[in-house]
Amino acid sequence: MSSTSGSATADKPKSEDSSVPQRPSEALSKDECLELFRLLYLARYFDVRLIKEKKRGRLRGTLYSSHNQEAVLVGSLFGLQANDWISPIHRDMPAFFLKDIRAGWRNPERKGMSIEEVCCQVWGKVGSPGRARDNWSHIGKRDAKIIHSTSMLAGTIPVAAGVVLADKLNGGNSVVLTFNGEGSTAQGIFHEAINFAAVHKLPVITIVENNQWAYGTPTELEYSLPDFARRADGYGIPGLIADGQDVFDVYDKVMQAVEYARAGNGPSIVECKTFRAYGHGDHDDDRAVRYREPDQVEKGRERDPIAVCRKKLIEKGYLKGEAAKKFFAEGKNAAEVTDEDFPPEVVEYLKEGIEFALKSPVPDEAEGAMWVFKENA
Ligand SMILES: Cc1ncc(C[n+]2csc(CCOP(=O)(O)OP(=O)(O)O)c2C)c(N)n1
Ligand SMILES: [Mg+2]
Repeated sequence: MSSTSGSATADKPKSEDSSVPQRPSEALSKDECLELFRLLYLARYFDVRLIKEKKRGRLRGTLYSSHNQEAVLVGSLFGLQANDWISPIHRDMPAFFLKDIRAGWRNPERKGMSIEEVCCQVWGKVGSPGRARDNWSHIGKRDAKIIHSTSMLAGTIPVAAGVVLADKLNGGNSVVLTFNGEGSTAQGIFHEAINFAAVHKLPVITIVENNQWAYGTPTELEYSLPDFARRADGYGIPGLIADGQDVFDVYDKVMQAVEYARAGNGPSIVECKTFRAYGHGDHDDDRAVRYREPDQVEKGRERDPIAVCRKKLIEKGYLKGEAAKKFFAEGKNAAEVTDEDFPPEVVEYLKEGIEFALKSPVPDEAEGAMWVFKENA
């Protein structure tokens, strides 16, 4: 298990625990590697498609784009077991349908949300697990082991710690991945929760999506050190750094943390270095072009996770000839990209989800007070 103590490098993990494999991605089959690639497209298409829907006036609410950050979500979720928990936040919308997706994209038994459920949430329809009682990412699904998301930055970490403590007391061995922006690491509750998890050796893996911005605040005004993984030093736990543009590196670092936690060693922080492609939300796009220099944005987006994955698959010999030249979604904004830039099954999957949501009813007004007070009290 590598830690930030000493040198905080992503590419030279020092093994303190030889039972934890350092490069679990090397054991992935060709089909699994190609599936990772497809899932990057799926997460990207979800994002660009919703941006297009919003521009067409078919969607309300604020979009918190995960464009350019897909490898963080895909790579961290790919190795989880069905009974593990996740706790996403505002920028992690694809996480809801990516959880346990290896069990089959359309498998009704899988421990994740279907694309129909996620689209119903986005469109405020009755088929959402939360019956559209709140907007956008504010959903959860207990039987799928998805902790309800809230807007309170880092506020889900203590909840996640409690969830896996309960599992542990009940004899389970689930882990939980909590997703957080780097800005949220300055919250008091971030420290309280991770300190608690460290003291009690709870299997809480804190993913820090370091996209270089917290709303309009750049990282140098958020933290005095360059690596947010160093926060781990204060709790005496491992702090790993992943190249957030490389789905294989994210998978490797998160799986190290997962195996370490599952073996009873306790929590870790995994910082994934990435870059926020657009404004904080679509309401901020116009302002973001003023508070961020164009060349900084260009540099931040030059390593598109789809392109990085494509290159690796070509090097591995898994993508060859015409197949390697198909579907160039990388580097394109929502306005530039077309359906032809994506595998047809990805386009079809989203189409089904959106059409289902558009046809679904809004909740009945009689549901208004439901779940506000204890039912049948
Ligand atoms: C406790 C708390 N304080 C402030 C906010 C308002 N807020 C919402 S998102 C955000 C920025 C978050 O930045 P970061 O954690 O880096 O996540 P990112 O949006 O970059 O993914 C802020 C300040 C909030 N939701 N919760
Ligand atoms: Mg951020």
